[in-house]
Amino acid sequence: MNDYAQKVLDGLKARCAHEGEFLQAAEEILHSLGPLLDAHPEYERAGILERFVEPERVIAFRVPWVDDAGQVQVNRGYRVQFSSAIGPYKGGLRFHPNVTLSVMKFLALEQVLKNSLTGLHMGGGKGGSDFDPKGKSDGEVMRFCQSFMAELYRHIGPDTDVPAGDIGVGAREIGYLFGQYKRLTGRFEGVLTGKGVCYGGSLVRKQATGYGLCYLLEAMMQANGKSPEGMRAVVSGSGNVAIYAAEKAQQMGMTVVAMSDSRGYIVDEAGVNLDVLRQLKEVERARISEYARRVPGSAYHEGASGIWGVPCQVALPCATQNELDAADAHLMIDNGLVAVAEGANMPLTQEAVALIQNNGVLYAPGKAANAGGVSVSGLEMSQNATHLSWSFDEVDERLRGIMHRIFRAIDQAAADCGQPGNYALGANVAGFAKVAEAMMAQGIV
Ligand code: NDP
Ligand code: 2IT
Repeated sequence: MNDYAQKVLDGLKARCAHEGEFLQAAEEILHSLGPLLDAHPEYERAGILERFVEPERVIAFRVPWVDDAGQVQVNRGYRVQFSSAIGPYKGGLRFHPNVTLSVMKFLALEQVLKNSLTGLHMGGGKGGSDFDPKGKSDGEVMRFCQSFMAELYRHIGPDTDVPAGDIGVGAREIGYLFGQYKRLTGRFEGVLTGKGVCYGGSLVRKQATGYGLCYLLEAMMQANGKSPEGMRAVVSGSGNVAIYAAEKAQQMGMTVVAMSDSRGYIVDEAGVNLDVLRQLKEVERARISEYARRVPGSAYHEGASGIWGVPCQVALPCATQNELDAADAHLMIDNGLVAVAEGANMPLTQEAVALIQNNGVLYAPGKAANAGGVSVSGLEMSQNATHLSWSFDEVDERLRGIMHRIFRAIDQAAADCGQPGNYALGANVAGFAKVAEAMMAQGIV
């Protein structure tokens, strides 16, 4: 590791010892930057790395709300405004019981580089709460969202910080959050993305992360003389990203044989029936175990991580961080794995990434592979700013173009650093280069 990067990492470990996810993400990035730092000694004099790993602002707040039984509940809310070097803060909101400041900071740091890779002018941020929407009534979710926004609204705006969805935050939650922002400020403006199409959302935003993931996979396989057509794929999760990754994978001629939720996974050798899955997940908010009761020939198994034992050539982890570890990776390599593209943020442990890369498996890191969601968020901001709405095909074409450009950028950066095919390194270097250049131009801020 480069001396300067090592010094900054040591300092971070001393100061953030309890922030495991954040340190994991920061260490992975800092490990990659050696060649770029060697070429730019002025970065150390300007304290670029020390500033790059420290969020510009961390907002933490109380979110009180009243449940259906009349009991007062209190959750913790966050917004980490990590970097505005290349544009207004941009990134999702996550509502999940395992949300901590460490999780928020890792997601926001990844977002800084991801947003840079899109080629659009967006800084990086992330927010959320330890609120669990599972099992809550619509009324409870609405009251929670209104209370969350009662604090958040003063920190966001179309030119300062534009949140969107992530785990546990979909169209329903964005609607409630937008309604409350509008009521508090009196302004109807593009302050959130992922909005309903009838009130300023963009076509393709719902599909964007999953479709974009497959577009990047396609580009990566083509560049390596392979094609996804005819391959067996496993997609973990069954939320927004997973459903539309599976849909595009099937359109590209892959057979998606397994999907999961946090409790277990289903196997359907005929290929997952997405009409049934969408009905269960998007309409009924049911568990994935229900799929096996409705689709003859399919089976449900308890335990989410068992999904990695289902033989496949393409793996698309689309659930959550650290969901695939070294033991899973060993099994998958033995079962003939060809490519992994990350729909989730940091779904592989560092040990799993190393194994995959060292065994000739193509690997596309999340900050490149799942950038389609925030890319179409950026396109939603453009449409809002110009009061226009583009057609489905127009947005989809732009998305495909962005994902192919991201692949070319990370491919080139990896080759320039003397490590062709190391797309994890390429993504870190290509994303960081633009942010560092902007920081140099703007002085010590
Ligand atoms: P959703 O809430 O729509 O779906 C999440 C899925 O992952 C569900 O199937 C959920 O199962 C499963 N899951 C969540 N937490 C865990 C856990 N701790 N263990 C096992 N499974 C879990 O979220 P998204 O699809 O939006 O997000 C999925 C991933 O993609 C996240 O890593 C997110 O950061 C990333 N991402 C999302 C983008 C977006 O635009 N939405 C853009 C880029 C990345 P269950 O229902 O049982 O909880
Ligand atoms: O992780 C991500 O990139 C997202 N959750 C989407 C962020 C966005 O602003 O659309």
